[in-house]
Amino acid sequence: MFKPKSRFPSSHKPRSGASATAGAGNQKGPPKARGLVYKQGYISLREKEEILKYLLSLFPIWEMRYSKNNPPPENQKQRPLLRPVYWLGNWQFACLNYYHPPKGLYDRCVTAEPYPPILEYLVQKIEALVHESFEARDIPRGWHLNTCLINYYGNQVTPEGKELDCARVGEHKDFEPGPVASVSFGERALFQFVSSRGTESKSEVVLQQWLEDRSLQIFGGDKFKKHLFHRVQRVEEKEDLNFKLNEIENFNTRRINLTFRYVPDDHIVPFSRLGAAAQEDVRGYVEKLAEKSEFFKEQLK
Ligand SMILES: O=C(O)CCC(=O)C(=O)O
Repeated sequence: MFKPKSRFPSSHKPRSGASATAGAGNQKGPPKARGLVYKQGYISLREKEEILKYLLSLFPIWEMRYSKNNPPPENQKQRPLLRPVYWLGNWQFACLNYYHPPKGLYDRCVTAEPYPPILEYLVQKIEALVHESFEARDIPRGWHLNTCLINYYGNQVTPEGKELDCARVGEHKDFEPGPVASVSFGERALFQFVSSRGTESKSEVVLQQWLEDRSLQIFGGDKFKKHLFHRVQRVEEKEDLNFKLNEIENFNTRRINLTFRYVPDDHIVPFSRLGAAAQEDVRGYVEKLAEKSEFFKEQLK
């Protein structure tokens, strides 16, 4: 059993003014990462086993990108996401357009289930690593990894039995402030940072990294977080992996990725405090989640 310590070890408490001051030059200790950390085998076999066991208790859902009150723009069509997902801490429903400061702060992040002890433990270790290895100016005041998106990557199986590989993510930025930490399980994924000129075909790969089973990647700072986009170009299919997913049929999952992010607590609200339009758009999802989750059942009361 992995026991998290109290939320902030004293040396890693969010300090007032921490984001504004010291750069690499006036900090003690080893040189700070320039916004990117990759650690192979960061998650132990035992930790992986416990995390996968926990994941088996979840019932991921397959969301649509748009909704009644957030219809597709003219050049887009309603579509399902490429994969099932589950969120912890807060749920950013795709049809509410995700958290997107400075304008998209409200009616985007819905209180979700807390981390289980194994993830709480892991997140504390990762937060400490971020404070050790990133420049203070790249860690916003109050930053802590209170949000986790679990992405399931794999092949859709058509009624005719044909497999369609949809294990990829198009180029985008994660707009939550501060470093984002990503933990991978299963087949290797080709993760690329790209400089975008607006269309995928013209994007230039600036740096790429194969994300391996049990690895940790953390990216932050101006270059990797603010300027460059990132994408998952493909996921290998070398082993005969198929993670079991509750109630998701016709999908073979060969990679699971957890990305941990920070959303300021003021911008996370329970379902009952969402605006009327947002509530209307996501009620169906919350009801579906509530069929299997006591937490979401409570949210509907
Ligand atoms: O699966 C990954 O490695 C990255 C996922 C990602 O880019 C995201 O969730 O924003």
